[in-house]
Amino acid sequence: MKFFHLSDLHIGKQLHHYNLREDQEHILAEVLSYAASIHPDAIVIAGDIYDKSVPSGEAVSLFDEFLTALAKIEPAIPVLIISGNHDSAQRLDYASRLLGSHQIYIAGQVPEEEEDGLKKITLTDAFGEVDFWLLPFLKPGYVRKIFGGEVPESYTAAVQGILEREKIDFSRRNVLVSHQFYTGKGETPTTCESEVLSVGGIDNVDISVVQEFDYVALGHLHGAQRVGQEKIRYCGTLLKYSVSEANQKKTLHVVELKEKGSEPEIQKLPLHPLRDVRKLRGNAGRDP
Ligand SMILES: [Mn+2]
Repeated sequence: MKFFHLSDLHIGKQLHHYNLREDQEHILAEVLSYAASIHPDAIVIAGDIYDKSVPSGEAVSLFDEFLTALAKIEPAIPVLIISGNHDSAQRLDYASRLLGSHQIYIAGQVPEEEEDGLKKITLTDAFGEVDFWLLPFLKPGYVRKIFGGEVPESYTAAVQGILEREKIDFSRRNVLVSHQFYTGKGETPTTCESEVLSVGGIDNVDISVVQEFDYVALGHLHGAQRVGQEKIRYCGTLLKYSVSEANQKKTLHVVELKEKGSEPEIQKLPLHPLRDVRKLRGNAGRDP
C-alpha cells in the first residue's frame, strides 16, 4: 500500500500580504504530476485544506481544480480528507456523500452523537486490506455527548475515547489520519510561526493512545517530523508559510506499508516551489 501523505495545504493563505495563489497552484501541479507518474493507492490529506473557515471563492476554485485534475488520472486514486482546526467542519462536509461515490472521502465533522462513528475506508493491496480511520480535528467539548454529557478531561482522553469505541481490530493493518498536537516519549515537536497553536501544551494528545496503528498520518505542525516513533509522523506543509521555515526543506511524503508488523517505508520527494522564502538581515532605518 503506497500512499501520499499531505497536510496543511492552507489554500487561500497570504504571506506578509502576498497572495500565494500562483505558488499554491504550482505546487499542487507538482503533486498532480507525481500522482500521475507514481500512481499511489491513495492520497491522504490530514487537515487544514483551507487557511480560513470561510475560504475565498478563489481558494475553493483552486482546490476544486486540484480534485478535478486528480480525478482524471486513471484508474482513480482514492482521496482521503479530514478537517483541521482552520477548516469549517460543516463546510468541508458539503456534498461529501456524493463525492464518496467518486472515491473522494471527506470527514469534516467528528462524531458527536452516540450513534455516530468514525469514517473508515478500506483499501486493498497485494498484502490484503488496510483500514484508514479518518479522525477530524476535535476539541474535547465537541464530543461531550458521546462521553455521557461530560467534557472529556483532556485532548488525550477525548481521542482515546473516540478511538476505543470503534473496537479496531489491530490484527489487521490500520492507518490513522488525525490533525492534533501529538507529543510523547519526552519529545517536544518543533513548531513554526505559521501554525496557530495554543500555548501551554494543554491541547496535546499523548502518542500512547495511537501506538497500535501501523502508521499515523498527522497534520497540524508545519515542519515535517516524527513524534516518538518513525511511524507517527507530521508530513509538514508543501510550501514555506512563515519566515521561521526559511531553512526547512519541504518534501512530498510517500508512505509504503507492506505486510502487517513491518515498519512503513517513508520516501521524501523533492518539491520545487515557484518562489522561495529567504531570511535577509539588514539595518533597516539606519543610515550607513
Ligand atoms: Mn495548519
